[in-house]
Amino acid sequence: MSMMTTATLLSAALLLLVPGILTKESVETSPIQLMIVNSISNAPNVTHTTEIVFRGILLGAMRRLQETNTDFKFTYREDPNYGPFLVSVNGVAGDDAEHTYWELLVKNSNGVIIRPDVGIGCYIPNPNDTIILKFTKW
Ligand code: B12
Repeated sequence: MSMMTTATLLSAALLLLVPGILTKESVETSPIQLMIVNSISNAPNVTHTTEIVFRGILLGAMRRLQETNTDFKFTYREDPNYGPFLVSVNGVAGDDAEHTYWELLVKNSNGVIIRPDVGIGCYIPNPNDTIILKFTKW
Protein backbone atom coordinates (compact mmCIF):
# COMPACT_ATOMS: atom_id res chain seq x y z
CA MET A 1 0.00 0.00 0.00
CA SER A 2 1.40 3.40 -0.90
CA MET A 3 2.15 6.03 1.74
CA MET A 4 -0.54 8.21 0.19
CA THR A 5 -3.25 5.53 0.48
CA THR A 6 -2.30 4.80 4.09
CA ALA A 7 -2.50 8.49 4.96
CA THR A 8 -5.90 8.80 3.24
CA LEU A 9 -7.24 5.75 5.08
CA LEU A 10 -5.95 7.07 8.41
CA SER A 11 -7.59 10.46 7.94
CA ALA A 12 -10.85 8.78 6.94
CA ALA A 13 -10.70 6.64 10.08
CA LEU A 14 -10.03 9.73 12.22
CA LEU A 15 -12.97 11.60 10.68
CA LEU A 16 -15.22 8.68 11.60
CA LEU A 17 -13.92 8.54 15.18
CA VAL A 18 -13.83 12.22 16.13
CA PRO A 19 -17.60 12.93 16.15
CA GLY A 20 -18.11 9.91 18.41
CA ILE A 21 -15.55 11.21 20.90
CA LEU A 22 -16.87 14.77 20.91
CA THR A 23 -20.64 14.26 21.01
CA LYS A 24 -22.41 14.97 24.29
CA GLU A 25 -24.08 11.55 24.23
CA SER A 26 -20.74 9.88 24.88
CA VAL A 27 -20.24 11.76 28.19
CA GLU A 28 -20.82 9.31 31.00
CA THR A 29 -21.80 10.52 34.46
CA SER A 30 -21.51 8.97 37.93
CA PRO A 31 -23.65 9.77 40.96
CA ILE A 32 -22.41 11.76 43.95
CA GLN A 33 -24.31 12.90 47.03
CA LEU A 34 -24.35 16.48 48.24
CA MET A 35 -25.15 16.86 51.93
CA ILE A 36 -25.96 20.27 53.37
CA VAL A 37 -25.20 20.65 57.05
CA ASN A 38 -25.77 23.73 59.17
CA SER A 39 -23.75 23.24 62.37
CA ILE A 40 -24.78 26.69 63.63
CA SER A 41 -28.58 26.69 63.28
CA ASN A 42 -28.78 22.91 63.61
CA ALA A 43 -31.32 22.84 60.78
CA PRO A 44 -31.84 19.24 59.64
CA ASN A 45 -29.32 17.96 57.09
CA VAL A 46 -30.51 17.71 53.50
CA THR A 47 -28.96 15.30 51.00
CA HIS A 48 -29.28 15.58 47.23
CA THR A 49 -28.01 13.27 44.51
CA THR A 50 -26.31 14.78 41.51
CA GLU A 51 -24.08 13.66 38.68
CA ILE A 52 -20.41 14.17 37.97
CA VAL A 53 -18.76 13.73 34.57
CA PHE A 54 -15.52 11.77 34.26
CA ARG A 55 -12.88 13.77 36.23
CA GLY A 56 -15.31 16.70 36.44
CA ILE A 57 -15.03 19.41 39.10
CA LEU A 58 -17.41 19.72 42.05
CA LEU A 59 -18.61 23.14 40.84
CA GLY A 60 -19.92 21.47 37.66
CA ALA A 61 -21.95 18.94 39.67
CA MET A 62 -23.28 21.76 41.90
CA ARG A 63 -24.37 23.76 38.84
CA ARG A 64 -26.10 20.68 37.39
CA LEU A 65 -27.98 20.20 40.67
CA GLN A 66 -28.97 23.88 40.85
CA GLU A 67 -30.36 23.74 37.30
CA THR A 68 -32.50 20.69 37.98
CA ASN A 69 -33.53 21.13 41.63
CA THR A 70 -35.29 24.25 42.93
CA ASP A 71 -34.38 23.27 46.53
CA PHE A 72 -30.68 23.83 45.94
CA LYS A 73 -29.16 27.25 45.30
CA PHE A 74 -25.64 28.51 45.85
CA THR A 75 -23.51 31.56 45.15
CA TYR A 76 -19.76 31.99 44.97
CA ARG A 77 -17.26 34.75 44.43
CA GLU A 78 -14.17 34.60 42.30
CA ASP A 79 -10.95 34.86 44.31
CA PRO A 80 -8.10 36.24 42.19
CA ASN A 81 -5.71 33.52 43.39
CA TYR A 82 -7.74 30.48 44.33
CA GLY A 83 -10.82 30.69 42.09
CA PRO A 84 -14.39 30.11 43.25
CA PHE A 85 -15.07 30.63 46.98
CA LEU A 86 -18.45 29.24 48.10
CA VAL A 87 -20.32 32.14 49.71
CA SER A 88 -23.90 30.94 50.27
CA VAL A 89 -26.05 27.83 50.11
CA ASN A 90 -29.85 28.18 50.02
CA GLY A 91 -29.60 31.81 51.10
CA VAL A 92 -27.35 31.17 54.10
CA ALA A 93 -24.14 33.16 53.58
CA GLY A 94 -20.82 33.11 55.37
CA ASP A 95 -19.90 36.34 57.10
CA ASP A 96 -16.36 37.52 57.91
CA ALA A 97 -17.56 39.59 60.89
CA GLU A 98 -19.24 36.55 62.41
CA HIS A 99 -16.42 34.21 61.38
CA THR A 100 -18.84 31.91 59.57
CA TYR A 101 -18.19 30.10 56.28
CA TRP A 102 -19.17 27.07 54.22
CA GLU A 103 -16.60 24.37 54.85
CA LEU A 104 -16.01 21.72 52.20
CA LEU A 105 -15.72 18.14 53.47
CA VAL A 106 -15.83 14.84 51.59
CA LYS A 107 -16.93 11.46 52.86
CA ASN A 108 -15.61 8.78 50.53
CA SER A 109 -17.25 5.44 49.83
CA ASN A 110 -15.27 3.87 52.73
CA GLY A 111 -16.86 6.34 55.15
CA VAL A 112 -13.66 8.33 55.70
CA ILE A 113 -14.17 12.10 55.95
CA ILE A 114 -11.51 14.37 54.53
CA ARG A 115 -11.18 18.17 54.30
CA PRO A 116 -9.97 18.89 50.75
CA ASP A 117 -7.09 21.34 50.44
CA VAL A 118 -8.71 22.99 47.40
CA GLY A 119 -12.09 24.67 46.81
CA ILE A 120 -15.20 23.79 44.75
CA GLY A 121 -13.58 24.87 41.46
CA CYS A 122 -10.62 22.49 41.83
CA TYR A 123 -11.95 19.53 43.77
CA ILE A 124 -12.64 16.46 41.59
CA PRO A 125 -15.10 14.16 43.38
CA ASN A 126 -14.88 10.39 43.01
CA PRO A 127 -18.02 8.48 41.99
CA ASN A 128 -20.24 7.80 45.04
CA ASP A 129 -18.49 10.39 47.24
CA THR A 130 -20.68 12.33 49.66
CA ILE A 131 -19.74 15.98 49.46
CA ILE A 132 -20.55 17.77 52.71
CA LEU A 133 -21.14 21.51 52.63
CA LYS A 134 -21.00 22.48 56.27
CA PHE A 135 -21.91 25.93 57.56
CA THR A 136 -19.55 26.48 60.45
CA LYS A 137 -17.23 28.89 62.27
CA TRP A 138 -13.51 29.42 61.86
C1 B12 B 1 -7.68 32.23 56.54
C2 B12 B 1 -7.96 31.19 55.50
C3 B12 B 1 -9.27 30.78 55.34
C4 B12 B 1 -10.45 31.45 56.05
C5 B12 B 1 -10.70 32.82 55.36
C6 B12 B 1 -11.54 33.71 56.24
C7 B12 B 1 -11.14 35.13 56.20
N1 B12 B 1 -12.05 35.98 55.77
O1 B12 B 1 -10.05 35.47 56.57
C8 B12 B 1 -11.58 30.40 55.88
C9 B12 B 1 -11.67 29.58 57.17
C10 B12 B 1 -12.96 30.95 55.53
C11 B12 B 1 -11.03 29.51 54.77
C12 B12 B 1 -11.81 28.58 54.12
C13 B12 B 1 -11.32 27.68 53.19
N2 B12 B 1 -10.05 27.55 52.77
CO1 B12 B 1 -8.64 28.75 53.28
N3 B12 B 1 -7.10 29.65 53.88
C14 B12 B 1 -6.90 30.62 54.74
C15 B12 B 1 -5.39 30.92 54.87
C16 B12 B 1 -4.88 30.21 56.15
C17 B12 B 1 -5.00 32.38 54.91
C18 B12 B 1 -5.68 33.30 53.85
C19 B12 B 1 -5.36 34.74 54.14
O2 B12 B 1 -5.89 35.31 55.09
N4 B12 B 1 -4.48 35.35 53.35
C20 B12 B 1 -4.08 36.75 53.56
C21 B12 B 1 -5.10 37.74 52.93
C22 B12 B 1 -4.67 39.20 53.19
O3 B12 B 1 -5.13 37.54 51.51
P1 B12 B 1 -6.52 37.40 50.75
O4 B12 B 1 -6.26 37.10 49.32
O5 B12 B 1 -7.45 38.52 51.04
O6 B12 B 1 -7.13 36.08 51.45
C23 B12 B 1 -8.41 35.62 51.10
C24 B12 B 1 -8.33 34.30 50.34
O7 B12 B 1 -7.27 33.50 50.82
C25 B12 B 1 -9.68 33.70 50.69
N5 B12 B 1 -9.66 32.26 50.84
C26 B12 B 1 -9.30 31.57 51.93
N6 B12 B 1 -9.36 30.26 51.73
C27 B12 B 1 -9.81 30.12 50.46
C28 B12 B 1 -10.07 28.96 49.74
C29 B12 B 1 -10.53 29.07 48.43
C30 B12 B 1 -10.77 27.82 47.66
C31 B12 B 1 -10.76 30.35 47.85
C32 B12 B 1 -11.30 30.45 46.47
C33 B12 B 1 -10.47 31.49 48.58
C34 B12 B 1 -10.01 31.36 49.87
O8 B12 B 1 -10.09 34.25 51.96
C35 B12 B 1 -9.12 35.23 52.37
C36 B12 B 1 -9.85 36.38 53.04
O9 B12 B 1 -10.83 36.92 52.16
C37 B12 B 1 -4.86 30.24 53.57
C38 B12 B 1 -3.45 29.65 53.64
C39 B12 B 1 -2.36 30.72 53.62
N7 B12 B 1 -1.50 30.68 54.55
O10 B12 B 1 -2.40 31.59 52.73
C40 B12 B 1 -5.91 29.12 53.33
C41 B12 B 1 -6.15 28.63 51.91
C42 B12 B 1 -6.23 29.82 50.98
N8 B12 B 1 -7.46 28.00 52.06
C43 B12 B 1 -7.59 26.91 51.38
C44 B12 B 1 -8.72 26.08 51.36
C45 B12 B 1 -8.62 24.79 50.61
C46 B12 B 1 -9.92 26.45 52.00
C47 B12 B 1 -11.24 25.65 52.00
C48 B12 B 1 -11.66 25.15 50.62
C49 B12 B 1 -11.09 24.50 53.03
C50 B12 B 1 -12.27 23.55 53.08
N9 B12 B 1 -12.03 22.30 52.68
O11 B12 B 1 -13.37 23.94 53.45
C51 B12 B 1 -12.24 26.72 52.57
C52 B12 B 1 -13.07 27.47 51.53
C53 B12 B 1 -14.43 26.86 51.31
C54 B12 B 1 -15.33 27.77 50.52
N10 B12 B 1 -16.31 28.32 51.20
O12 B12 B 1 -15.17 27.93 49.33
C55 B12 B 1 -6.33 26.61 50.57
C56 B12 B 1 -6.57 27.01 49.09
C57 B12 B 1 -5.77 26.14 48.14
C58 B12 B 1 -6.37 26.11 46.77
N11 B12 B 1 -5.52 26.12 45.76
O13 B12 B 1 -7.57 26.03 46.60
C59 B12 B 1 -5.27 27.46 51.36
C60 B12 B 1 -4.09 27.93 50.49
C61 B12 B 1 -4.74 26.55 52.51
C62 B12 B 1 -4.28 25.19 52.07
N12 B12 B 1 -4.99 24.15 52.46
O14 B12 B 1 -3.32 25.02 51.37
N13 B12 B 1 -9.71 29.73 54.55
